[in-house]
Amino acid sequence: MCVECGCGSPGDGKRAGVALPHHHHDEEGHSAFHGHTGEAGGVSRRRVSVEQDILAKNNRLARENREFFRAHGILVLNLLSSPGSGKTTLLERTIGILGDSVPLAVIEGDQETSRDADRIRRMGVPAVQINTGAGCHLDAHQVAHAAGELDLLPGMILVIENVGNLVCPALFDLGESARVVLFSVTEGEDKPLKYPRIFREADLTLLTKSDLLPHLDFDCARAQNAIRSVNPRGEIRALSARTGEGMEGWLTWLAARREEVGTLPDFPA
Ligand SMILES: Nc1nc2c(ncn2[C@@H]2O[C@H](COP(=O)(O)OP(=O)(O)O)[C@@H](O)[C@H]2O)c(=O)[nH]1
Ligand SMILES: [Mg+2]
Ligand SMILES: [Zn+2]
Ligand SMILES: [Zn+2]
Repeated sequence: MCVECGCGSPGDGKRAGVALPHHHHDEEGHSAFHGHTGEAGGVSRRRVSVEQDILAKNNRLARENREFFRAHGILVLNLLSSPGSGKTTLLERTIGILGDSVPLAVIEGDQETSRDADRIRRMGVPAVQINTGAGCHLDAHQVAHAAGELDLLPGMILVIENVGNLVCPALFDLGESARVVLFSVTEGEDKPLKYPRIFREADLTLLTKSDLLPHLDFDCARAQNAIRSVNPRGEIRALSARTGEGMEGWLTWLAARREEVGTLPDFPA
């Protein structure tokens, strides 16, 4: 059960889309990414809340993901927003600009369909679609399996487009290097005040669809103040993936995060 909205946990629900292999008994491949030692055992018998159990397990798997990504020099971004704020469009535009200069891979999360993964693959970038079915967010376990399906290389940027939702994805660490929250100018300046959790933990908040500002009464200064009031630390940038305005600011941020990944060890044979 989802801690926030009471929906079915993605791990428990049916997965309608790509069949992520889940071979707990199979040491090859799977265990290279994360182990499952003891996780099915006595936990459910203990009198802990289901919610705490879900989050604790997720945090453990997220730590394993993060260690793996860090050890292999892979920058991992968790893209979060409400549905339709422009996550996939931003990725398409970013891929269009970067071309082959930076190796990218994408994990797409949606309740149903492989439309977003198809959009990314059409741009020539490998993408794995996770369908969460009844679930409303991605979790670290799903990401571990999806990442196992991609040919990840040192120096790569792995972008995880989370399920569109301003509430539940905020609670689930995926093992990402950084969180990017998209906040489109059609959503109203007060969303950071109404959904503080997701904005609080953003390393970068992108005000998207800035090309629409002339048609709206959206006040950028008020929006920025709202973001600042819940998150004094994160960066804020505005852009339009439609016109390309502000894309350089996003790409500069991205390049700086990639630098931070540091020296890249060889992949173990
Ligand atoms: N005007 C405008 N529309 C945009 C922009 N970015 C995305 N859109 C539109 O917003 C809608 C949702 O975009 P999408 O990338 O699918 O959002 P996602 O659900 O967050 O992945 C689509 O109709 C896009 O064409 C933008 O910068 N400007
Ligand atoms: Mg999308
Ligand atoms: Zn939920
Ligand atoms: Zn597993």
